[in-house]
Amino acid sequence: MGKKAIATIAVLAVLGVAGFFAWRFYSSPQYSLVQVRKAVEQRDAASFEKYVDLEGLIRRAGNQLSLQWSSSFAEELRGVGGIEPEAVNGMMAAFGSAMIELTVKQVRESILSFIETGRATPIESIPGDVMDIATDLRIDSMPTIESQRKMATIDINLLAQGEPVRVRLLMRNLGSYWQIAEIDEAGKTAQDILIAYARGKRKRVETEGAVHPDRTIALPGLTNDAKPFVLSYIPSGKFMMGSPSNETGRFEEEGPGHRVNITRPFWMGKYEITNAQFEAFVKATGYITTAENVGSGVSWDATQEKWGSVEGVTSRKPGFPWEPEGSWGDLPVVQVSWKDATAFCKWLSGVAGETVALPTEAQWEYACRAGSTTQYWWGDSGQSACQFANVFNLENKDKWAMNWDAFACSDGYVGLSPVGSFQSNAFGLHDTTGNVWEWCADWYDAGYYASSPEDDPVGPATGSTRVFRGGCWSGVPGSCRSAFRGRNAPNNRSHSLGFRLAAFPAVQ
Ligand SMILES: [Ca+2]
Ligand SMILES: [Ca+2]
Repeated sequence: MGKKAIATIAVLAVLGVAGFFAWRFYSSPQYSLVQVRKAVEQRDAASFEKYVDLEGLIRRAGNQLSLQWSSSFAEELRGVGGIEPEAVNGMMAAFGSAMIELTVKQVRESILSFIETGRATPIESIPGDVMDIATDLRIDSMPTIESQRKMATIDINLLAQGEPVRVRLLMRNLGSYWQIAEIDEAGKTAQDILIAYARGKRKRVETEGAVHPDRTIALPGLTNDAKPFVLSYIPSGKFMMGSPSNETGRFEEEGPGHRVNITRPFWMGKYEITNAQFEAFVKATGYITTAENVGSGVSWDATQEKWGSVEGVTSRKPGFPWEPEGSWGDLPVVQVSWKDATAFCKWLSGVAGETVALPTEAQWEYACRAGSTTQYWWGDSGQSACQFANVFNLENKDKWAMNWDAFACSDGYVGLSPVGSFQSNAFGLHDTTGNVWEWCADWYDAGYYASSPEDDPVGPATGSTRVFRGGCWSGVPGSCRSAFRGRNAPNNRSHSLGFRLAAFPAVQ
């Protein structure tokens, strides 16, 4: 058995709580099984909680699991000296309890949701990715233990995704068992591990990106002064897709948060597709867009003073209430339908000799998050948005005098911004959040996450609307979160909707 950290086992204890709960519950004779069963059959979560001390059961189950696992881990620490095996057991139970305290709310909500909907939902809202933490946490050096009669201090140097984190446990001897002196301290320790894990994961992503430098696919007819079509490498990996149930401003369709495995690396457009790039496609093929065919697009209707369908609007004349700043060619293309975007993909696949396509919704969120688990890829701060994205900010509010929520900062653009004007995420992608919404390949289904496969989900087989992602230059804070899902009919086109492409070389 390798040297695993105490916290590894504590994290595993958390993972096992839900499964263990079932056994524990049905073996508890003090509850009226008839009433409980009735509550479950009637999908009545409120009654279920009336008969069952759910939180108490979760905690007891977790404690018992911690004890079971701790006995095997105690073998490892026995040789270290300075502390009795019983003390190790007590310590494990206490630390496991602290971890459970952090997640008991999520476990409870998951069970109640199961009763209400009949569908299993994973435990979410755990910062970081618990399964990976359990797999990747390692002891960096032997723990140092200083034990006195009543108190003990244990320092453990861990590596979470290669990122060092020191865990200090203060133990108190209560006669027959040991307890962590400060339960809050244990909770903080667990958080420290999770933060170190997230930091290490981000570093790993950056390192992998460095050995696969950006590459360019030449577009026929694109002039040298225009932004080239550049692709950044996206390594394979796992992430939690959707938003946790406690995320501010979330929508039900973003849940349940669920684990997704992107099994193959791919390449993602570093920028949104620009006007100049789209024009190269139009010139080469004579393509006529949906907006040109139909003769209108969604934009600002100056006569009605509201957003709506405006005649004569196209990708060349998107129809803003003001002139967008910057060189037109490097602004992201808008007023393009899903059909226009996929026609562009078909042409470019032929040009490039590899599959170029809209990313799936899962690939898009994975690429946007780039290892982050926060509301936005740069963190949870809306006020920081203006360093990283062109959003609906204070300038927009002044300009429009509209009663929308604005990001409380100044990003310098009231309309579109040239692609790449803001900092990139850890994968090297610019403007995933903000500037323009980006079409994805998938059909939209509000309930899809509850049953989507873990490996490379591609969305439902049919639907009436297609997904788009990322918020835009007129995007309020809630719509710019990484988990937010937009959708529109495939022939819809608007002043704020563009796209970004992914590439899938045959051999990687
Ligand atoms: Ca802006
Ligand atoms: Ca965008």
